[in-house]
Amino acid sequence: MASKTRKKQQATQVDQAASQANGQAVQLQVPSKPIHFEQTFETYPAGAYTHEELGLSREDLLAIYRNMLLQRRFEERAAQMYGKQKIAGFLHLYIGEEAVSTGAAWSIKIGHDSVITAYRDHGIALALGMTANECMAELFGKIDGCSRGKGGSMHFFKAEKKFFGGHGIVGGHVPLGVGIAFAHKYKEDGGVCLTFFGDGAMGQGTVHESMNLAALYKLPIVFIIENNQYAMGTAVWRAFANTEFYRYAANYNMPGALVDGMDVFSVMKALRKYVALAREYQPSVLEVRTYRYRGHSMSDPAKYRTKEELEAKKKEDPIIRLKSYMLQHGLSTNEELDAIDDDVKKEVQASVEFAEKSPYPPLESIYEDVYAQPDYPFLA
Ligand SMILES: Cc1ncc(C[n+]2csc(CCOP(=O)(O)OP(=O)(O)O)c2C)c(N)n1
Repeated sequence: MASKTRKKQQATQVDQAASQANGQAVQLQVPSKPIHFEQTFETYPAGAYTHEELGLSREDLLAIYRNMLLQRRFEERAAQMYGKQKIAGFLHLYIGEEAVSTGAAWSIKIGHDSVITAYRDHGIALALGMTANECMAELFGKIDGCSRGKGGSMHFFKAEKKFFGGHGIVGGHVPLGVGIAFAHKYKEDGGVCLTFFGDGAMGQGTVHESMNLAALYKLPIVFIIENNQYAMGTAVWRAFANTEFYRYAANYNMPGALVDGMDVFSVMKALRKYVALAREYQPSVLEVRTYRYRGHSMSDPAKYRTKEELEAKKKEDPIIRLKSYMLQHGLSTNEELDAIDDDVKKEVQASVEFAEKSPYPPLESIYEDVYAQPDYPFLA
């Protein structure tokens, strides 16, 4: 009994010490009037920004266009190669979501800032400047792949780009993003961590624990929810009581915003602001609304949505949007943009040839690149 009281006293002292450290007294009173709670969330709609206000030159636009097209053509070819059984295991395509990856990559210092994502990772890898060769070879399971052919589609990595994957457990990598952001703060290197995940991951407790810690520790992180409307075959409205994901930011005392992910300019505009805030140790949550044109993976016929829905979304295509913008503003010509497409197709075709020629990793390498500790002898 006495020890229980002592423990209770100690716990109270800890509580008080914590609240005093924050400069606040413990408030346990219940107010007599209803509590009114107000929160503002910024929005970044499509078609609202010009290249001039984003400080983008014609050359920048051509590079952005090329990059989105590279992701599209790369994955179209990957789908074909999967059909030919050149690629085994899973293949989750990002087609339709390219404005998110490209807009984000153009908003950070690549190689200085960190990026981590789930299993739909090809687009982000290519946006960060990883080559079609190393990405296609990885899909083929070959040694010249970015993960030496041992990761495959869901596990693209590249240390020089500070790209920390490619992770297959839904929401499982989000605490890793928080850890990476913690490392940036600890080392005082000025870097931030972009942590991407899908709408489906919002149902995972670990995502919420991660957001809480990031806000508590004031970490340089931007949580980017790529809301493509479906987690496997489940529409968000069937899985979530609150489908307005940006609002979850309020639960953790962070700013939140809603971004149109079909417009690369909207993504850039938002990301620039929230990356700058992260550099000042203000974490945030961005819900980026986008759409995947293909099934969840190659084995998904996507019967849970109508053809009409898909066709309507394709009208918002981010690549066509940018193309129309450049044509309308006299920044490029159809011929010039077609030539870029031809060039991209050649690059992708070359990557298939490269992947074909690259050897499989030797069997002896199976235990290389595996984390091992002396007290875990079965891994040594
Ligand atoms: C913990 C866990 N549960 C279930 C799965 C099976 N699974 C793989 S992807 C997926 C859907 C995730 O959807 P979302 O996070 O929205 O990503 P998207 O596919 O839309 O990019 C599920 C349930 C898994 N990989 N990990």
